[in-house]
Amino acid sequence: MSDPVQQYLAHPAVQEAIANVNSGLEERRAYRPPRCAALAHRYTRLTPCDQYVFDIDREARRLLPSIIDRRVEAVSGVDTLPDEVREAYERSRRIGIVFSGGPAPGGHNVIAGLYDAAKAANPQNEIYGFLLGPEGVIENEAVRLTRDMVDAYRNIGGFTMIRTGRAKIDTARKMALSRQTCKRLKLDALVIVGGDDSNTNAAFLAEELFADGVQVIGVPKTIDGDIQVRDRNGRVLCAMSFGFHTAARAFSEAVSNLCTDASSDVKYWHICKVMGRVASHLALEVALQTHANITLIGEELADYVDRRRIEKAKAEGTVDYTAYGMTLRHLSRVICNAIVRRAAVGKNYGVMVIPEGLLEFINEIQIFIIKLNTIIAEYNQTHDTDFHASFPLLEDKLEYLRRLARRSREENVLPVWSSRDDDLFNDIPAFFQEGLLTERDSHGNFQFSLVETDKVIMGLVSDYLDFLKEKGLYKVGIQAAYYRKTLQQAGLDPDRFGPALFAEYPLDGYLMVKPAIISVKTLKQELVRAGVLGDAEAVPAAVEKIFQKSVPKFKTQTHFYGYDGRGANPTRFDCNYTYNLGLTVFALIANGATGQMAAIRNLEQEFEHWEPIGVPIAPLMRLEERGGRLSLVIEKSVVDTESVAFQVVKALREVWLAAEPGPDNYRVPGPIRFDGESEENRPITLVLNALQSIASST
Ligand code: FBP
Repeated sequence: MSDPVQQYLAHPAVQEAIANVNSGLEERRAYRPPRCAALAHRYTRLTPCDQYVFDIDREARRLLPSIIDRRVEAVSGVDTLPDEVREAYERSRRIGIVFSGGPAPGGHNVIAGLYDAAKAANPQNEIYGFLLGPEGVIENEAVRLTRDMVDAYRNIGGFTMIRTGRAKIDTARKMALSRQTCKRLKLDALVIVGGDDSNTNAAFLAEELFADGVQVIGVPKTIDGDIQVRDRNGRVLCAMSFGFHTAARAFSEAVSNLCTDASSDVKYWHICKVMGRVASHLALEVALQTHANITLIGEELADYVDRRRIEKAKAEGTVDYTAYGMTLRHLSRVICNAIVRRAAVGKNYGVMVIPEGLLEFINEIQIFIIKLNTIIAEYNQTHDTDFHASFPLLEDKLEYLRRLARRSREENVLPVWSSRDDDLFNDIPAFFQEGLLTERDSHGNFQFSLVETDKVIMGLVSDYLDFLKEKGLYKVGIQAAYYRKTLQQAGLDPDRFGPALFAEYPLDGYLMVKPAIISVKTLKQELVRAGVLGDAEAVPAAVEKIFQKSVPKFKTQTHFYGYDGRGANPTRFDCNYTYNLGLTVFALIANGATGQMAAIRNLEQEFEHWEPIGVPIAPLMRLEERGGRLSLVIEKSVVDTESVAFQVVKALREVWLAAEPGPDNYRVPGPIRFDGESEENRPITLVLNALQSIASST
């Protein structure tokens, strides 16, 4: 081999250094998660827990009669079983498993747990992995999983082993095909690892396959953390879906690194959008993990009530619906206020966290959508022509809206589109106006997912900061000591120029250049007016330098954290959680359950308190408007603004904003540490919210 590159490539040291299988991977694969006490025995039993009660939806009872009366089942471990029961438990089974929706760290361990439990019960048991998500079930694309395959992915992130997809088994045809697949593969059970929609599908499949004797079990997956289950009395059955902890930790590490960078180079505001299409759980956890300077929580904005507007409307004998929920304009003012206050103490930098789904919580946007839908529908009906064809350009559409607002003013009628609507709408960046005015999806819905949330908000923020800058209200504070040193070094008397230059002139802390001084010209005027500079004199260079340092540049860097965290290797918490979920799935199947979701009770507590359970899916279902029609679904769980976790973030908002002299209050969670004692053992949100359940149970 004469080619030196080939020689390097063949060298054992090179091969070892760049091998796909490195020691970190080997360590992960070798890890064996501990088992919950109930799952450490040879067999398991189920015991109904009657203390959990649900409000059952009438439609759920009608559509899911075979599984609606299922109860919460506690899994317990036993070492022996009566012969007949043991035979049923150990009979050979064929079980299919499918991932559905976005990846979530820990999925492979669900498979590993199921595989280990199934093989321990009977080595003849077979597990089939459906490929590429529910499409694999519909099209009967599956592989029989072997121990080697399972071992290769133990404790490893992603859904790489069998992959995933977003298809839904939500029509009679797809149901029939799925049923056919189960028959062809002679499946005894089908396991659906997915979010709220997929677990909803699991319930319908459980009903559909009930007569065939095919059991269907769901597993709560989603990094968004919006599957959390409580019973009617608020008792927690599933505190968090799997994958949330890992994604939140991965995002937090990145955000925390930006906090370090921002406070080192002191010139950027880092705008971090984090995944969470509907709920802000991830943003909340990132706030707790990092203490970023600003974290927006969508659910809080939706709860906001503008009392002043309500009173004003009441006095005028009207109702102001826009007073409920925060407007985009108001939100941008709140953000600007925080930025301006930090700048005043010399911190013209920071880190802000925005949940991906924030806009869905802005009531004003929801109202715009409803109003514009009405306006467009009315126009189409009255003119028997298409609104979008009549007004192809944004400017034409805006002009039409302006006409409506004018008419409502002149004719004094209760308007669909008022001057205030027009005013608020004009605040919105053009690309978002365009988005709100474009054609809807096939269900008539506005597609939030297509909008760049951070761009919409930061567009407003940057416009208003420009306005504040022109008014001289957004300035960088100058450290008093630095000011003195700079002038003294230039042979000038700081006390002579100080009162002319600054709004207040204390001896220490931060000095704010007077609002009237917004350019070198106004600087000179102010110095002349104060009598510290002659008309013909030039502004001393040191004074101008101080002024220039007070002029803020609002420079941002935007980041999106989502896919990266979704693909991270699971934390030890998620490894243990998912492995035990897999074991629980088998316990439910072996004991004849169907229409249940595997869950771990007391997840918010230390591992030794974890208890595997089966949660009946059908009683969790509600009628909700989805895609323009009422559907029976599992309710998504959003951030509870009464929860301890949220209240802590709210209470510490000022501390983390750190708009005062002195260091920032960032927290450094560090990278996900798989081994070692220093890695936290559950999300901070859960630790804090566990205090709530302790408080309410005492
Ligand atoms: P699931 O609910 O399927 O787990 O997916 C959630 C999520 O990770 C969201 O946070 C994100 O908005 C979305 O998936 C992204 O979807 P896509 O993979 O289609 O881009």
